Amino acid sequence: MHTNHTIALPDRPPLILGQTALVMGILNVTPDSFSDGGQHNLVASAVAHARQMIAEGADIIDIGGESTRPGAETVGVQQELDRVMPVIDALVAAGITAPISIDTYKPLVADQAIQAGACIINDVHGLQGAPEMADVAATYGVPVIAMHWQKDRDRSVPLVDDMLRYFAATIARAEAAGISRASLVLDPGFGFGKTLRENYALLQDLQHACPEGFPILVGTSRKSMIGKLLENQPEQRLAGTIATNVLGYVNGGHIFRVHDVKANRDALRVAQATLYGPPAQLE
Ligand code: 9MG
Repeated sequence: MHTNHTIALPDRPPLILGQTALVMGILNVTPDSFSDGGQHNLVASAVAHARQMIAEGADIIDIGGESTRPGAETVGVQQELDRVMPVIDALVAAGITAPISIDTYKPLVADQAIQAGACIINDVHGLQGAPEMADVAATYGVPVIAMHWQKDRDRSVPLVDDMLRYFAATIARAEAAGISRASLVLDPGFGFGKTLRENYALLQDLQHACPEGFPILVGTSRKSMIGKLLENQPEQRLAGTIATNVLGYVNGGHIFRVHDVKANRDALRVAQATLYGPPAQLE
């Protein structure tokens, strides 16, 4: 049910993707996250939160300095750097060795973040924003999580067809820049330019919406596709998030981007035991 992939990371053990789901913990460094007690407190709180997520089983820490929530303001390169760089520096200084992904569509931010210690690019523009993004990934040999976000989608084209076409362009761009196919993770982009019905159809048909042979990241955590259904606020969406992640796992997903690491990790372990049997040492 799960395809196997080994994703090389610079100067670190590779990511092994297959039956065992990987959990990516979300570390947002935007003004509304963490304390409002100034820069030092913000960095300290971010490091503490990363430590907690790792203790709870996060395999990757995803750091972002610009919110992609609908209506959120975009920020300039310098402002984004000012938010994320002190946190990456502090994580490295604290000896945190979990792989760090940089959630950005700006090549300059990705470049600086990688030089400071990030080793994965999480690009919500799927390598189809700034052309230099693919070059940054190729230069440093880091993998890319390429998300589907087709802003002016032709709604007469079925979503799955649009996604396959979009990902074909992403893969072509990666290959032209010298990024190997084995360094790409594809992401359907739940909530990005999709209707409620499309989001759920996508979850059901996950593997057909992404070209074969690539690992898939699922990012539904606390999103409005859950909130619209359950009529609740983001902090109340854990049960809904777990349901989507378990279904995403059963339907072939490999990496799960979440706010609540422990609960999702536990649920994914139970899902794995159900599909593939419990770990041998527990028998
Ligand atoms: C930054 N960000 C917000 N939602 C996301 C999702 O679904 N996937 C990825 N890769 N990044 C996301």
